[in-house]
Amino acid sequence: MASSILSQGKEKIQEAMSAKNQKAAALAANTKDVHDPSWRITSDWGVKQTNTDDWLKVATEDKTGPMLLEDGFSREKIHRFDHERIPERVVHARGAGAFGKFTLFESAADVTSAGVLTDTSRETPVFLRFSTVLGSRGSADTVRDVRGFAVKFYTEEGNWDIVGNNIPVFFIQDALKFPDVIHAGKPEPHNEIPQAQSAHNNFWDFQYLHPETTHMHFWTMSDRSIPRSYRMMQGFGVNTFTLINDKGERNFVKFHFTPELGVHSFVWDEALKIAGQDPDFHRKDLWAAIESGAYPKWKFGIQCIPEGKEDDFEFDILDATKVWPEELVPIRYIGELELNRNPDEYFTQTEQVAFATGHLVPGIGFSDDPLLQGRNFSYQDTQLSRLGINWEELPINKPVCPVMNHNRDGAMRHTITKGTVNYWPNRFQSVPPATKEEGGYVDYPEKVAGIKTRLRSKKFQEHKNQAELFYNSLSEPEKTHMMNAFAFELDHCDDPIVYERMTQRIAEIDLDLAKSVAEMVGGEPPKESDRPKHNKKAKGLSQLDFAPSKPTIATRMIAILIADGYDPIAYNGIKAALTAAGALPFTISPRRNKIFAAGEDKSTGKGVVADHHLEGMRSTMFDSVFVPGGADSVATLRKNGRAVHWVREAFGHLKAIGATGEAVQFIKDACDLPGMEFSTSGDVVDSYGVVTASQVSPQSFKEAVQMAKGAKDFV
Ligand code: HDE
Repeated sequence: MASSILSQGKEKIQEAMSAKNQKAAALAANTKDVHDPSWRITSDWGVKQTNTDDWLKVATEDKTGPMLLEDGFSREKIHRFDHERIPERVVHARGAGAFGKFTLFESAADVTSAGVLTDTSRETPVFLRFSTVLGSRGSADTVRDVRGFAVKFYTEEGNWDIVGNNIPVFFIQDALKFPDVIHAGKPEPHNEIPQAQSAHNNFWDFQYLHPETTHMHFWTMSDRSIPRSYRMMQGFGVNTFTLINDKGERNFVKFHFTPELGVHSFVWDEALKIAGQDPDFHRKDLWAAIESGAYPKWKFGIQCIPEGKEDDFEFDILDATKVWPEELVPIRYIGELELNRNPDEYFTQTEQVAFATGHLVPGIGFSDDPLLQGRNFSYQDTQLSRLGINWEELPINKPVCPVMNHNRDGAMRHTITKGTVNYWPNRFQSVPPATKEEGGYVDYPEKVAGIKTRLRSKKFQEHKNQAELFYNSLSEPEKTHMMNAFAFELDHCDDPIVYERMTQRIAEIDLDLAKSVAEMVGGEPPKESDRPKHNKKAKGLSQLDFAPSKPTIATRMIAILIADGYDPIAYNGIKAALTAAGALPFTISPRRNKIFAAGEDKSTGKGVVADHHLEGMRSTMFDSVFVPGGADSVATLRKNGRAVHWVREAFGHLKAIGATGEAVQFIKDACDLPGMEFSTSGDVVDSYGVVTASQVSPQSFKEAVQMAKGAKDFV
């Protein structure tokens, strides 16, 4: 990315670190800049070192002898290195994070007393970590998986964590099943295969044996589990929480984050290829967008059900395998979350950040959602093995408000607490609990009476209706993608009992889908489904429902393919037009070296240095491809198999393609599509998402800019 864009990003960072951002200020106290020229290497005990490259040894210029154990600096360096790794997260190990802010445009004081959701003058600092679930820390970004969407709000009243996902429901209803669902999805125990994939026997065996997973695996087989970017996916709190207002009234609540850029996905073939071509694709995409000042934004919404109305629904509102359809419970958008600063260091920030569903602030509470109740135990517990007992003292996890209590000691304690007592009550009345008026957390006085039992209530037993609701609500291309996803996954299962039973399960939701899957993967095709269909649809389930109000190509990566002899008017024009529209144009050519325009003298001309060559970056890395005319350039591209493949592959991935002049015929030949219309004049023709103009005109640039909004948005 151009350095001017990078420096523009740095200015924005300064802004983000303004006095209002308390978390940035607090972190600054713990931050050292490696580029400060006054630094000299010291040992960890602070002594400046004169030689940090040679272990102290018995040696002359002619002969090397034994190394000495007394060299404490060298031993310390190796010792520190040996212990650099900490256990990776047992799930969600692979992730990327960023800092930002949360602002409120409408107070929710009618339903909650939480300052973060009522005070519209506040700017609450946040850290958001995105992740995949199944893969190890070094696995690829673009695998088919749920994405984590974990937000830490550093509020004035303490930390509030929404540890959410990009899919609104979950596989299981009771936390006790979590180790099973994760064991079944992770690599199989005998050979640790496959990595970061749900396409294997154990995963699908578990899915069949647990009908409660049906709704969720319909979501994971949809395009939602192969997002184009972290910036283009929704976030959901998933579990049911509660909001309590000043009058002590309680609402059940679900949290939503809806991306400004709309919800977009890869096609599966793209995702598969990128996993090999650029395993860091999502991480880089997030980093680059923030560095360039294109800050990702999400609208924050709440769905509320007042206490007393919780039994008004066919489903149990505490069941995390169910959505609350928007037709029944509208979403009220009240705030905005923006990411505007990349971490300074991955390990101490993105890796050491630790979330816990139990982190709530006054005005927000739990519900009896049995998945949430279990999570409240698990997150606290897992941080202990990952980071140690004093994990909340780490700079990234520390609240911006004061922390004081009688907890003490433990490995790596940082806080030094003065005074003679460490218990409550004490004879000095030192550090008493707070009153409600002082901002203390008051538990909601929920009435609970019942029989102790290991039972799931009746409404928790229905598992198919919302899976059908989701499937019915998808567009035809989304349904086709889902069929292909099931077919891919079950093709990777070699135990017939696994794939045959699964197609029977799919038939309970949609018989035609099940028949198509069975035809692809084998086994007895289902003949009938004994479950009566409701045929209902709901809004907000298809990702097409989230198209941005104004179509935009901002931050989209657009490849411009050229070789020597390209048409400079078309090339410069499209580049300027794309940049003006906020897109990111990249020049791709057969070599990463100077490329000369038609008529440019190679010995005196400046040329254009390509950003990448055709072998280094493939069409999969870009949202759209543009090929300017120029007889020699196009002739060279025609003879280059990789260039022809580039264009064909981009077309196959349903990307918008643009061409002018001689390149129009090149695209026509490369894509080889009968019936496709092409421009033979200055007029712009858009056929099958290929935008062409054989003569360059201002109009063709305008259309070309439009093109990148792309056919993909509609498939
Ligand atoms: Fe998690 N989950 N989870 N989970 N989860 C963890 O906590 C767990 C669930 C989610 O970026 C772990 O710090 C249980 C639902 C995210 O650091 C662990 C259950 C949702 C992240 C854990 C669930 C999530 C985690 C592992 C079933 C969506 C990454 C490391 C009751 C709402 C957070 C860690 C990050 C991480 C337990 C189910 C989201 C072991 C027991 C549902 C985004 O504590």
